[in-house]
Amino acid sequence: MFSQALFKLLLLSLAMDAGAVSDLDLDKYDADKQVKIICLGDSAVGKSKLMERFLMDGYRPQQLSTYALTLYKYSSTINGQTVLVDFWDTAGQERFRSMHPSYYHKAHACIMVFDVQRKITYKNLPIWYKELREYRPEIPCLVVANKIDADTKVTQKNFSFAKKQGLPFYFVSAADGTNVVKMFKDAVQMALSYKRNSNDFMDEVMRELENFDLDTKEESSDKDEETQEGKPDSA
Ligand SMILES: Nc1nc2c(ncn2[C@@H]2O[C@H](COP(=O)(O)OP(=O)(O)OP(=O)(O)O)[C@@H](O)[C@H]2O)c(=O)[nH]1
Ligand SMILES: [Mg+2]
Repeated sequence: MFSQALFKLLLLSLAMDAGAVSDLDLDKYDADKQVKIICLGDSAVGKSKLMERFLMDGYRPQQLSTYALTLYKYSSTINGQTVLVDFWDTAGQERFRSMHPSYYHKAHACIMVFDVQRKITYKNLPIWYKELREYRPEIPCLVVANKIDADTKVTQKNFSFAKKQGLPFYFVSAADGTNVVKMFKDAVQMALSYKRNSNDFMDEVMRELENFDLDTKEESSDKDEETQEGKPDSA
């Protein structure tokens, strides 16, 4: 798990990189038209490439893992009003299997990504989902099957995790752009509608829970159950 000190260090490095400490001020997400969308999933599933594809309409196929934490900024005009979105992206998560609570804090939606070419990344979804729900029990969560360009037949397969949890599901490709804009735009809409209807009390409770010692939380027991369900090609 990220230690508190390590996370602070990562935040500091981000602040120095970005040259803007205010980027890390979580209070800004209380403003009406400012939303935070987090990205979860194992390393190399394509989280950063999806952001690149959506925000820059570009894709460079090199193997760079995200350094620490990256905020991608996006603004859009919806019904005549400007909405500011911060997409939070982090890296190499399976090494930690757990994110610091600050990553989840005040998030309004989550994009959970797996790689259709690596079965293990699908099998790990319940672990990510369990942790997400510990911190953000009600935010919208989109399940995203990435890299369908590598084998389009994969879209015939049944990835039942999303259906079972009642979550929206998208087949996408950061490489050729399939469904990427739709998925991100849906995520922004869902984040906004959650924000309009969210219960401040729940946020308050979550804030308090963050002060507890999180090292004692249980390991996921969902893993075996999901093993039978994913039928993507083996890595
Ligand atoms: N074929 C194919 N490859 C992809 C696609 N998206 C990402 N990749 C490749 O997958 C690798 C990992 O992509 P990243 O976006 O860096 O993955 P990530 O989830 O951000 O990884 P971390 O930053 O380590 O957590 C890169 O080599 C990409 O080129 C896709 O849609 N199709
Ligand atoms: Mg990355």
